[in-house]
Amino acid sequence: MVRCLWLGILLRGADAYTARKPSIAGKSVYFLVTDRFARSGANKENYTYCDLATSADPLQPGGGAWCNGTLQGVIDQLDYIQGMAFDCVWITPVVKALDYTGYFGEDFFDVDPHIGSKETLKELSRQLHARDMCLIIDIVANHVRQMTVQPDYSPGAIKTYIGPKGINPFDKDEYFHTYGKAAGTSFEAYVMAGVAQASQSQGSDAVLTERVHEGITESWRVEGRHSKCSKDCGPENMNLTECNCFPGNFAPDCPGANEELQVQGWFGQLADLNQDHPFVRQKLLDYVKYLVEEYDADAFRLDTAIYMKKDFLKDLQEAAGVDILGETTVNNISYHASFQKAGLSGLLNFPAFYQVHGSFCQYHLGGDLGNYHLQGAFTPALPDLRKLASVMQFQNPEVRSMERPAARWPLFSSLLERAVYPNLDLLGNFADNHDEFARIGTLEWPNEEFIAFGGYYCDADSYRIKNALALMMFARGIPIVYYGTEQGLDGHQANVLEKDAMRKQGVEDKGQAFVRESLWQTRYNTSTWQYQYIKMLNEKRKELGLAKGEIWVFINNNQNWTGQSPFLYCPAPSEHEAWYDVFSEERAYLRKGCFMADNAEPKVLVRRVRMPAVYAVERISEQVWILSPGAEARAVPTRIRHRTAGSSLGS
Ligand SMILES: *[C@@H]1O[C@H](CO)[C@@H](O)[C@H](O)[C@H]1NC(C)=O
Ligand SMILES: *[C@@H]1O[C@H](CO)[C@@H](O)[C@H](O)[C@H]1NC(C)=O
Ligand SMILES: *[C@@H]1O[C@H](CO)[C@@H](O)[C@H](O)[C@H]1NC(C)=O
Ligand SMILES: *[C@@H]1O[C@H](CO)[C@@H](O)[C@H](O)[C@H]1NC(C)=O
Ligand SMILES: *[C@@H]1O[C@H](CO)[C@@H](O)[C@H](O)[C@H]1NC(C)=O
Ligand SMILES: *[C@@H]1O[C@H](CO)[C@@H](O)[C@H](O)[C@H]1NC(C)=O
Ligand SMILES: [Ca+2]
Repeated sequence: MVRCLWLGILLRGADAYTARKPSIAGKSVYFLVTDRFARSGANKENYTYCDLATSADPLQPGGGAWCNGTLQGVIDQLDYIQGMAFDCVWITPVVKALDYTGYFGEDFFDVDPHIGSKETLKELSRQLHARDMCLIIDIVANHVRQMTVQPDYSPGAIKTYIGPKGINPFDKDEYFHTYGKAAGTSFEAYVMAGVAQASQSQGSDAVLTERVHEGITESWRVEGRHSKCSKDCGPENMNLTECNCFPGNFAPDCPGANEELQVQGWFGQLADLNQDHPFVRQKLLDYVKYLVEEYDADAFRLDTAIYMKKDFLKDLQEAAGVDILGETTVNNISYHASFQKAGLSGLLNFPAFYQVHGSFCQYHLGGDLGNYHLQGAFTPALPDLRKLASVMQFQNPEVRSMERPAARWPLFSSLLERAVYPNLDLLGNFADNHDEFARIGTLEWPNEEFIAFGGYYCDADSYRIKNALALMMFARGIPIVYYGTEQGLDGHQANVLEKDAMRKQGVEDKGQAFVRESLWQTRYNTSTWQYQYIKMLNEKRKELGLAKGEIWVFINNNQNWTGQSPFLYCPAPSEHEAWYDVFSEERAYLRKGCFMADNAEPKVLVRRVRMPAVYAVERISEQVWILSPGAEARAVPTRIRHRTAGSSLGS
């Protein structure tokens, strides 16, 4: 069933973590992959599309998959970014690295020559600050580059050991975790035999799968939603919002979860740093201080944050003295919040993100009740906003939805007890990113075989995309827009069926590189509807400010709605006060506890204290009269259709 969600949000100033710099709480962020965003110098005029994927041996020529985007390219396009009214730019790691992403670090205290020099990075920082914008640098403290290379990704490929030699400053075996290494085995032998994997630390899905098969966990399908078993897993359970085991889900739901392995296991061959080693710990703390002092960084995005111990995260946060947004890829909201409680000032909001695509479109991230490894799974059910609403309500009791006009939490009485997160203004909200399955604008795979999936992706549907973007922008926290959204880039990773077809057709599966496309082929066109819409959202959000009281955001997930019929949302703000549609500047039509919108675009309502003179009366008849401030009342030839709350609204 297609549902609506609306948020009564009180945006307020944050209790920011501010040691050395102003907090980025509530700022809006443009996130880009430096190598893919903009070229400069001799390559500047080369507008040919590029989405190279890193090869198994990045040391081979071309193996690091560099597409030639640079920091100078970012500097050259600051007008383009600022033109959308963003406050901050988040760039991928700048360290000298083995591949274009920067996540395979080799020299922490250098800038990779592919993207520029220390001087260019300083210049980027200076130019951002001159524009009153801020710089967020992506950092990795969990691991360094791989310890082996191999000719390809086939299981039988011969590995060559390269070891830690040459890594600055982590060039010794003793700096790395060696979980499960037998006494007397050398580091090299441990590595070559296949190291313990962080991915194996998750508990088993077997228990949840069994419950799903028995039909007792899918709360949305169970009649009488408060039946005993309906909240075992799924978005109704704040500690297990997916019926899949993620890190942070433990027994009895996810037996076998192993937090020690989570911290000590490696990502493939990326060598996992032991932050309990005094040298490693000190150098990592020095590293964040260095980035703030040397490059005037305003904040950090911390990669793979859940794979490090919390006492280290706390020390890192203190050493940095600027906000850190931790990449916390979990679905358990209590567990998610525990990283902010433990010391990281900010977190990327993964529990909410995992619900975005299933709420606006028809594919699910994180799990399809059984297989996370497919990355994106399609669901035959229509998109359902209740999933996202539920997660957001657990996170922020101020959020209201059609299902629950008032927040839940009957068990708690004081606001303090309800606060799962110490600071909601430092949750980074996003609809897509460089790692996960698909961009929000993803189109159908252009292949006859997949026509059957029509409509599961967001399919460049401007209504669904606008609604998702408006929600990210106006939800409490830091909105983060992934580069390319403004140009309608539509990359997605191949799902399991597509992988099959690609194999048959001999097409290269580029994995995550599919969502890390170059942007230059678009020529940075500022006339696209996406660019203009994001600009408008950022501007309105700024105009409203963070401390101006209640705003109502009305969101729906109707597909490709072009009809002109009005759209009824109940409940709505009080009709005894003057409420305005922020985007149109027109007076909102409120009646009998409902708000009637004139189309399916997202709507944001604010109360105006000083209203323009009321010289027209809203009148219910066959026509609706809407008052524009300072203008003549104008007739909108629409019919009011009274519908009960909770009914299916179209599609
Ligand atoms: C232009 O870019 C394309 C795609 O990245 C690349 O294949 C080509 O080699 C580049 N041309 C030059 C002259 O660098
Ligand atoms: C990157 O730039 C170099 C030097 O201009 C060029 O040889 C190479 O083909 C470019 N690579 C791509 C992928 O465009
Ligand atoms: C979720 O976990 C927290 C922290 O352990 C606990 O206090 C809370 O009761 C749990 N909530 C539910 C619904 O299980
Ligand atoms: C979720 O996290 C909380 C806090 O870490 C923990 O107590 C709880 O057991 C977790 N929930 C599940 C289902 O494992
Ligand atoms: C509706 O969807 C189609 C593709 O499915 C797309 O081409 C079209 O632009 C969409 N229309 C709107 C208004 O978003
Ligand atoms: C820029 O985008 C607009 C709107 O999509 C389009 O009409 C125009 O042709 C584009 N300009 C260029 C140079 O591609
Ligand atoms: Ca680790």
